[in-house]
This record gives sequence, structure tokens and C-alpha cells, in this order.
Amino acid sequence: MATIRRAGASRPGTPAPENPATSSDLVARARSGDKRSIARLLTIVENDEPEAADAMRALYPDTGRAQIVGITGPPGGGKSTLVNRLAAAFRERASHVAIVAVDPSSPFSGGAILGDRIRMRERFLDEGIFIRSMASRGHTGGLARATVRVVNVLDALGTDVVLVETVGVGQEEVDVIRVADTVCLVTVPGLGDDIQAIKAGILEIADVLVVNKADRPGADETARDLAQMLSLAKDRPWKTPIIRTSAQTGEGLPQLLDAIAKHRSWSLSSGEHEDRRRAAARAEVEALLREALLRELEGRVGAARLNAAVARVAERSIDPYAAVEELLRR
Ligand SMILES: Nc1nc2c(ncn2[C@@H]2O[C@H](COP(=O)(O)OP(=O)(O)O)[C@@H](O)[C@H]2O)c(=O)[nH]1
Ligand SMILES: [Mg+2]
Repeated sequence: MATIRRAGASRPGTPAPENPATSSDLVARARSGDKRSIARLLTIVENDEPEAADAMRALYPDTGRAQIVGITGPPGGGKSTLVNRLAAAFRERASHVAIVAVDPSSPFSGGAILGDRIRMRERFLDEGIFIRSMASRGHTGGLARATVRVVNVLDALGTDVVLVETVGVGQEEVDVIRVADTVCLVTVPGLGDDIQAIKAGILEIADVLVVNKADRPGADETARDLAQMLSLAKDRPWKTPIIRTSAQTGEGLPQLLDAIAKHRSWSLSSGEHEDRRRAAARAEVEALLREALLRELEGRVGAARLNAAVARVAERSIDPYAAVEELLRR
């Protein structure tokens, strides 16, 4: 991205390529709590626009304080409804709560039925709750990294709790939810085959299993199936609790909050929290490094040689390994 190139290009005494006032003014306004400036800042980092590097540089020292809770699971499981409730519950104890919805079908991102919208409006009226919907496609460098940047900005601006909602289906979504300190996987009674599908990817990274819509029949069986699956999974030092909730009535919410709090304190005392943050930092640095190295190598090799090599690979006159060896040799 522009990030590293610009960093390398700005020597002392050289004016920054963009007007530096733009991003620092925006950061200052966002810090003072102006929601429009916060939204603009989030768009800049989400899309990795040219001002993103300066903004991150200013904000990064203030990150690392927020509690980040991920809510994932198949569409329609009640994640948004649950997130809405969790936000209200956290808000009773914290002054700033944010919701980041990566779920394309989320009421937060416009796929709402009327009832959800009305409930959401109540949250919008609470000045202490900030809601951000993220586009699920079109991020240079990936959705997961865009989400990390958005969460970092909210964190730096003094958000106490960030709730991240995402549809837990593909690898990309699994990567997104890794930003969370505590990952809650939401299932519903009678998912049957879907539970088998969940098993493959995301069960290992779930810290709390939630059987939502427990007001419906079959919640106990689903909880039992999940317990069975957990017993087959490889041992982890954290014992994943299974919590039954009804996001609609609020039943089970205290138990869910308690499970999240317990995981957080275990995570902090066991070193898990530190490990995750280190892994996230490594992923971000390595991704930027890869981009920078690729750019540098492309510059060194030159477009003409690269194109010629690609053409030869395409017409099968050499194989890709040989092409790379040859390109790197000189
Ligand atoms: N019966 C029942 N319905 C629920 C519950 N939680 C959510 N719903 C409904 O399930 C539908 C999908 O909820 P939503 O929160 O949008 O799910 P998401 O796609 O996982 O974010 C909505 O119509 C909700 O009102 C619950 O605990 N019980
Ligand atoms: Mg949703």
C-alpha cells in the first residue's frame, strides 16, 4: 500500500505529499468525540486511503486498551440481536461501546426488517454506543486487516468495548474474528448439518459457544451435540463454555456476560491475551512487509522482464519456479 512507500519517502525537511493538516485535524476532531469525523477516519483506514498511515501513526500508541468481543456464526442465528443486547449491557458499566458489523446481512448494514431497525434506533440514540457497518468486499489487503484497522481506531479513540459481528462461514471470516480477545460462536437449535460445517473451521477458535434461540425446541440437544464435538476436539487449556440464550427475551444474557468476563480474566492471566495480540501484530507487520518487498522486487526486476517471464510461463515454455529463479538471479 501507500503506507510504507510514503513512510520511506518522507525525509526530515521534506514536506509530506498530502496536506498533513487534513489527517491530524481529523484525528483531533475524532478524539473530541465528533461522530462524523470518527466515521470519516474509519473510512480512511478501512479503505487504506493515503491519509491512513499518518492517522494510524498518530493513533497507534493509544491502542491496546479496549476489550474486543467477536460474535460469529451462520446468518440468521441472532448475532445482531445478541450484539444489540450485549452493547446495552456493556454500556451499563462502560462509557463507550462500539459495534463493528461485518455481516453483510446485518440490520446494522441495512438488511433490516422493520423491528430490528426500530430496536437499532434506540441504540443509535444512545450517545455512548457507536455503530459501524463494514462493506464485506473490496478491501485492498483483505477484510481482516481492514477490520483490525477499524477496531484499532475505535480502541485508540477511547472505546471501552468493541463488539465485532461477522458471519462465520469462510476462512476470511475466521481471519476477521481473530482480532477479538474473546470469540463467541452463535448457533441455533436444529442446525444439524450446519453444525458439522461449523465444526471444520471455527470451532477451534471459539472461546464461548452460544446456543441462541433457546426459546425454541431442541436447544438442549444442540448444546449436547456441541459438548460432544468439543470433547472430540484437541485439548485446550481454556474450557469452552456452552451458554443457552434467547436474544429476543434476554434470557441467558447474564450467563453469557459472565462467560465473556471469565474468559477475559483467564486470557489476561494465562498469557493468551498477550499471545493473540502478538500474533495480530505479526500478521499486520508481515503483510505490510510482503507488500513492500513485492513492490521493491517488481521495481528491481522491471515490468518488461516480469511480463516477458509471465508470457513464457503462460505459453508453457518455462515453469513458474524456473521463471522466478531466473528473475531473481540477476
Ligand atoms: N425466536 C427467537 N428469534 C430470534 C432470537 N434472536 C434473534 N431472533 C430472530 O432471528 C432473526 C435473525 O436475527 P439476526 O439478529 O438478524 O441474526 P444474524 O443474521 O445472526 O445477525 C430475526 O428475525 C430475530 O428477531 C431468539 O433468541 N429467539
Ligand atoms: Mg447480523
